Amino acid sequence: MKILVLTGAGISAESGLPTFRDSGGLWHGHRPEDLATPEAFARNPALVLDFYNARRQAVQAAEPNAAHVALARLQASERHKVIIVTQNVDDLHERAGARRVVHMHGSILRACCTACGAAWAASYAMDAEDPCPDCGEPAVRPDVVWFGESPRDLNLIHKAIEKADLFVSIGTSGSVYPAAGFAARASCRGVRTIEINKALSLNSSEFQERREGNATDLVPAWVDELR
Ligand code: BV8
Repeated sequence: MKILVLTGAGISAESGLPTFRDSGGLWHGHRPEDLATPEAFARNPALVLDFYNARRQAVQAAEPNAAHVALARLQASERHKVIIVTQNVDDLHERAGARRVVHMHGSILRACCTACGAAWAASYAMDAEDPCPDCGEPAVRPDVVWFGESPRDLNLIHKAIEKADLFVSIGTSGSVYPAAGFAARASCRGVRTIEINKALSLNSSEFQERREGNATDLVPAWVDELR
């Protein structure tokens, strides 16, 4: 089977990384538009960089959990062709051994330059004065997709949805587009859809099947069923 797995912050929650919208989540105390937009960065680069520096440290201290490991095992099994599309900017899928991971919202462990467009691996804390290693301009930002910016690899993702036999969404609230529209896109192309989440999401009605509970319980169980 060709399987497309879409993951959100909920798959990393049990690794200790806060989600965006659950209580105590990342956005609590902030509005997304105050932290994750180019305008917010232009207005107050230090505030935005501090937000990402703190999250990067948390990502580096976190470990992949049983859900990440189960997905990597499924991908390695060769019995199915599995692509993981993640909204997350952490590297827990890769550290669990996953190979085909599409980071549609970029990576907190990469930086890019707003002056020359260069992008590079960057696991260190960023400061607004940091010079770009290519052009030297103090124009460095996290290489993530903010609100109002185009997500990455959308053509590749849309083609994978069309070719999929199964679309599985894990740990996402269905609150941000275009990712939140993928389930409907799959359904109207006759692709079977499953949602794995600990609670109802904003687009739960788009799924043919729902499994409610923690990702570290439900994802390994689901992977075992496919073996
Ligand atoms: C775009 C990266 C155009 C950075 C993120 C005005 C102008 C422009 C665009 C818009 C606009 N108005 C609306 C839009 C569209 C906008 C949007 O959708 N806004 C929303 C608020 C309405 N989208 C955009 O701007 C996107 N770009 O539209 O450009 C375009 C479009 C198409 C083609 C070309 C151009 C870009 C959006 C990307 C923003 N970047 N993050 C960073 O990480 O800091 S958003 C961020 O929130 C995430 O990346 C993720 O995508 C999103 C949703 O988060 P989730 O992962 O779902 O996490 P959340 O906390 O919400 O939910 C957690 C879930 O886990 C819950 O359901 C919970 O129950 C579950 N859970 C928790 N624990 C567990 C669990 N499940 C299982 N087990 C557990 N243990």
